Amino acid sequence: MTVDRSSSHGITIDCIQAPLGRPEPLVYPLGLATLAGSLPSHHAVRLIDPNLIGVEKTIRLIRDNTPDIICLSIRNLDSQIRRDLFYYYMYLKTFIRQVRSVAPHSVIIAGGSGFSLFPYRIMVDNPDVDRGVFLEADRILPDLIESLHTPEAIRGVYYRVEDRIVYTGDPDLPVPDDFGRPRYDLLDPKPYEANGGVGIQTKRGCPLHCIYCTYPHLNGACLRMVPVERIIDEMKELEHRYGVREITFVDGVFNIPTRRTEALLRAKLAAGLQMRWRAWFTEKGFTREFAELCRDAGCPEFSFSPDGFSSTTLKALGKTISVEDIQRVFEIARETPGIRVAFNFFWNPPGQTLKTWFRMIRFAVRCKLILRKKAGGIIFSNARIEPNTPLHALAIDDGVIDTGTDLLPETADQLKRLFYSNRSTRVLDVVYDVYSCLWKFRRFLRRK
Ligand code: B12
Repeated sequence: MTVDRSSSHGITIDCIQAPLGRPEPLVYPLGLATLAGSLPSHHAVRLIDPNLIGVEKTIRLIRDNTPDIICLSIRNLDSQIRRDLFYYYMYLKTFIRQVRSVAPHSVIIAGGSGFSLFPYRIMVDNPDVDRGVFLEADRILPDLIESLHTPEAIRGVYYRVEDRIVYTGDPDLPVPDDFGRPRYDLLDPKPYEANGGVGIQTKRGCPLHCIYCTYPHLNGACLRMVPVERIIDEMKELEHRYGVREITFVDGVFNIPTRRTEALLRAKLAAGLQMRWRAWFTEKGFTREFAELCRDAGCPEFSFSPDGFSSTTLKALGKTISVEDIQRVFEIARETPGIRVAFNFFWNPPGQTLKTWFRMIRFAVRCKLILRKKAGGIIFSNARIEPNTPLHALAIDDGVIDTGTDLLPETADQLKRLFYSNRSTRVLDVVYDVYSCLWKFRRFLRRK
């Protein structure tokens, strides 16, 4: 590791999104674009996405113009979908070695939500990574770049002392004024437009307590809201300068708090922005008036994640909604023109019985039969057991995994065992395997 300049003026920084290892719908590297916006303007920053241009070209770009610092954003580790399981992390390890081989003297700094789920472990597995940053790095990264060789004073940093890994301690989360403003000029967002691949963040943090979810760990429970004017400016920039007509709001839950979400949508309408958008919603407080406002402001489909369909399951999952809330959303979709809804459920969650499973399936069938085109995907999945979630402890108590089970295992086969499945209704796992086969067959037919 070099970059031994007496001052950090004018250093070159390559911000690289981790490649996934297989083709997937493109997602704009919003984390890196945001961080680039918090770096001082005298640095020469490039933003490179191997998922767009390919790994080979990425490696060539790094080799031809070796940067002083490489910021690697580790966003995803695995697909978290049992029926379509893919272990990105295995490819990432190889990619890191490739990067190091063409940039032997660059300082490699890793971060991102995937990294922050297993920071120490990723540092151990990847000796080529010189520094790691835990959680949101808008304030930490500029400080770290200024003090690369004295990271001990900056909280949230992993670094190496000989063969030891040292952690400087948990950082405070940044406030909205600290959030970088995405540098779309570094990477054209237009190629990412399909399927809402360009993201906009309107707030960070999630006050809900769904037991499987990593968001409270990654972004805290307290909502930190970006001012509405600033969000509108970002949308204007995307629409007017880059011609982006479709975005996704990347907030954990978009319609909390409802009043502020309404204010944002009214501001979008007032600004005359045409872009369509998607987001994740909670059923709680979701009314017909709100749905109409969203529709009029450009939302073609509402995604919900009720996860369970009985009061016992919802309670066991830590949800704040009731079955009536889910049914109300269904009724709103039925009665309101132009409203399309999609639901995610867990196939075999805690608290479920065969009887409540049948009710959930009946609800899904009713959605398809009654809502018809107004029903988007009704998806069934299983919760991936992640660290720092209450589900992890529950999965141990229920005997799904044991205390020693590695949550970032060596192989994809071991990864398969990291999905929660209710032991008392294990027969459903067999049915799920049939459902997975049908799902794969349908996908195969569609691709032909
Ligand atoms: C919105 C979202 C989506 C949207 C994205 C829409 C869009 N147009 O952007 C959709 C639905 C498409 C999506 C898809 C997927 N997602 Co997603 N997604 C999220 C979510 C909720 C927010 C991501 C985001 O944009 N945040 C806003 C930006 C500004 O924050 P950020 O990227 O975290 O960056 C900050 C820090 O992480 C850090 N940082 C980031 N990079 C770097 C780099 C360095 C060097 C440093 C120092 C710091 C740093 O600083 C940044 C600024 O503070 C996160 C959960 C979360 N809270 O992070 C999950 C999350 C990232 N997704 C996840 C997954 C699994 C997926 C999918 C694989 C799911 C699937 N099977 O399809 C795909 C992968 C898509 C892809 N090609 O990358 C997981 C990843 C964890 C894991 N186990 O792998 C997460 C963490 C959620 C979870 N379930 O735990 N996702």
